[in-house]
Amino acid sequence: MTLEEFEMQSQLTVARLRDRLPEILTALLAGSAGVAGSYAAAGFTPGFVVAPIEGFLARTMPGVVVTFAIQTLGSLGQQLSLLTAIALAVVAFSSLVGIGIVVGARLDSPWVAALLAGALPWGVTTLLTGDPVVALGAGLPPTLVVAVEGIFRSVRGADDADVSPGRRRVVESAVALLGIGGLATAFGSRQQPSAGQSLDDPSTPTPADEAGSEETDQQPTETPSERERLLAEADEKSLDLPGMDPLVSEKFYNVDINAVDPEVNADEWSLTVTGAVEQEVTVDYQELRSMASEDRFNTLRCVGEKLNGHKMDNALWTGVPIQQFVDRAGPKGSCECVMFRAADDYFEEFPLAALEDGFLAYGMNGDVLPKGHGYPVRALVPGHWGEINVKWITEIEILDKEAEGYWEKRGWHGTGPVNTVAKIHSIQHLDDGRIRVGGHTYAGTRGIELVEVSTDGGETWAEATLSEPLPGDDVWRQWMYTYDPPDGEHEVVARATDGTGTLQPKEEANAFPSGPSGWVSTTIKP
Ligand SMILES: Nc1nc2c(c(=O)[nH]1)N[C@H]1C(S)=C(S)[C@@H](COP(=O)(O)O)O[C@H]1N2
Ligand SMILES: [Mo]
Repeated sequence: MTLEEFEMQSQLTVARLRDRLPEILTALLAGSAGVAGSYAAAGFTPGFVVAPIEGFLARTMPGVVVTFAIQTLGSLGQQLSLLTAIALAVVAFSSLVGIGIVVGARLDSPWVAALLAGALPWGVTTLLTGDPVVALGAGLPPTLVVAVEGIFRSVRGADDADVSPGRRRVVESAVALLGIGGLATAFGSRQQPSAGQSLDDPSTPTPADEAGSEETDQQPTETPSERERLLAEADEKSLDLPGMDPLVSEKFYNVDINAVDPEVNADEWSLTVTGAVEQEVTVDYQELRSMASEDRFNTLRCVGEKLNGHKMDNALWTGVPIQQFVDRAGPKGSCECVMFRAADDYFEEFPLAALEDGFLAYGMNGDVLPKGHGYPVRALVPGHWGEINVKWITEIEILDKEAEGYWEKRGWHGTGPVNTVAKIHSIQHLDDGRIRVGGHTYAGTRGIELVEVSTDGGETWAEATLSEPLPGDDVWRQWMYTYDPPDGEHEVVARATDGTGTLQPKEEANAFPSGPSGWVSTTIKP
């Protein structure tokens, strides 16, 4: 093709598109209305047509791309994949509506056009989400848009032909889109799950009285006041440092493979020990909640976070030890390893021995476990990176030979014990001219023995003050250090020694693949 031919071709295409502008705008408007309607009907749940698309994107994205996003964009990476999924859904819906419009025009029936414009997105949404009723939210708005558009056209009739379709249509469509978007947002966010109810609230899914069940080790469930006492203890022991969380995090971080949390009904939930076992063992929510419960402080840290990042948090969890279910099943696998599986198709493999102190949590800080943290039940594996603390857990598979987990398939090594870290999150210029620095420090089940601080870039070191330890084997602490600053700019460095007496390694490493390491340092200006 010569350049001239190419130019003519593209001018022709542009002209054709311009002729088709009304239809294209209608299709775009109706397609967007379908996506918006789906959100209005489902909220940010798996019933929203964007959810399975985003899930597919996240799952099929090459490991290097995911790692790049995690390391350079942080949680922004997930927002990007969500936006991409929304855009894909709009394009797909608009194309389906377009098919409806074309077929309708061929048959010279605006009603066929309107019907198909809704039926196709509805069908696709039903296929993707499996819920034909909620999918009506995706089908009705496009039908409405195309029908209304058809009525308008027949009413305006022939004289509409003189009116240039261009600018006015674009403005009309934009206004309509804004209206639809606003309505959908209002409706959809109404569907947002409410924050975790109190564990002691009688209206929460509570354990039925399992009197007469064969389990006899039913001590009375711990009183709410014990939980309150522990939370108060954490409050008291917290160092009051501006700019950072107390010992129980105010906002617990979130890391998920999907932008949309799976929806698991507590009444239908169960956990089964499967694989190389003498017999499968299943426990349901009622049984779990009727067992003697424990309250445990447990800190989580994501292997993918930055060295001085904010994906490390602590909470008081309520639940039951996990090992009893494995014991009941009688594991007989030859690799001494286990795979956790979850309702969002997440899976992680690690050594069976790590389960010994493992925990199944259904409560968090005195509330029912929030949806984003694994409602109804998540696993906690003390001392290990966050990734094997599987949320929405449904299966414990005892393996016969080693296998790779979700993140290990993407090159990470996050199934082992956490690295030791002392972060610097608080820098305070006191009225008396001194400076106070502080942060959290964590070494998993090794515990923290000591935090040292240097205010001269690592030449000399002094011991920091540590917060009083909280009960538990896997709990972070806070440190702080107050000093007379030298003249001018200086470098503050923090380093921890764990409970085995091992100094945190100085050598710096990125999060990928085995978690960040190195000493946190920061430059402080007078
Ligand atoms: N089912 C499931 N469990 C999961 C994840 C997930 O995506 N799906 N993410 C893991 C990762 S990488 C981390 S760091 C922790 C984070 O737990 P949080 O979101 O409660 O902070 O959950 C882990 N458990
Ligand atoms: Mo993680």
